[in-house]
Amino acid sequence: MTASRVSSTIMAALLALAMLASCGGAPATTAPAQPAGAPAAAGAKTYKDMTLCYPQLGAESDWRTANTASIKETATTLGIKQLVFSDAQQKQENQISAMRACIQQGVDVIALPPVVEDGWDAVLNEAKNAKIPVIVVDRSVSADKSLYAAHIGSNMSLEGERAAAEFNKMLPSGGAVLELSGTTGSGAAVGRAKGFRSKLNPNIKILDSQTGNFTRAEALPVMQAFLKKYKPGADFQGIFIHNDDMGIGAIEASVDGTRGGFQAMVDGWFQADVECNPLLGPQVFDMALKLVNGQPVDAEVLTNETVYYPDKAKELLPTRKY
Ligand code: GYE
Repeated sequence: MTASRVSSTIMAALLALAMLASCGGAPATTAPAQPAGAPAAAGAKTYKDMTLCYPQLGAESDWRTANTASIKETATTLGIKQLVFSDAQQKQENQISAMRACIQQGVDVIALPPVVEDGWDAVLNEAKNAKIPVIVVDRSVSADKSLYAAHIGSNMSLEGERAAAEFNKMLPSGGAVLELSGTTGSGAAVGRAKGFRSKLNPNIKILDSQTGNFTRAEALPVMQAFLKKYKPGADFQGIFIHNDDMGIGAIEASVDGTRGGFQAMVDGWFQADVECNPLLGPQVFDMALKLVNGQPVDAEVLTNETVYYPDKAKELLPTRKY
């Protein structure tokens, strides 16, 4: 079955009750601690002295593409000495190898967007022993907080709660929904699933939950299998999809608030999109410079988030940055 066949099947049966959640918020507009070219305090390091390592987890979604662009553009704008960027292709072992290479090189700061939550203790300890501060970016880690300097990212659990609130509104007399979740063991999928379950009305049942690994390609067969097993409308009345890309690959409930997600709302596929902001570059570099200079930073920096609906999608689409 082709993507469009899947889409039209769903469209016909489900559109009225389709539901979507996206993760997001206002753009990360925090001003850099020190603008590029500004005179530094005597002895203090400037952006021009700073080497930052960003072992990106992959290129699985439009969210990730925008996050990579934000990091690269901010590095260029601020004129940092070197950005050591790599793409781990959604494999934790690749991220760990990239971090070890950065430790070996002696970078000033590592900013890590972890693909999954568990399994970071050893390499975080190695960075700590080498006196290289680590900022955990985007998704969270389960490691002890003493092993890293801070976390900058979204409140994934709140995003799941917001998605649940949308379903509660759309299915006031109850019903059944499917869940197409993100990468298994990732902070984004774990948090969204947890928040969703904590706020979904008891009269709405989660009929089934499968992962699509946050990609369009992997979401499609999962959706096809769902449709073989369950009848849209009769067996289920909505789908909570953990990001826009999987939603575009399959259907109407998603997380991110990307341009693709907005277009899907305009076209009538998504009923709501819970935003999740990837433009974290300015906050990451601001914090990195503070750490390099031994200044205090907040241990947890959460991005503002909101929910978007189809009625505003057309108006907002032209100005969407990601
Ligand atoms: O929602 C998804 C991406 O970790 C917030 O990862 C991020 C998620 C985002 O693949 O599109």
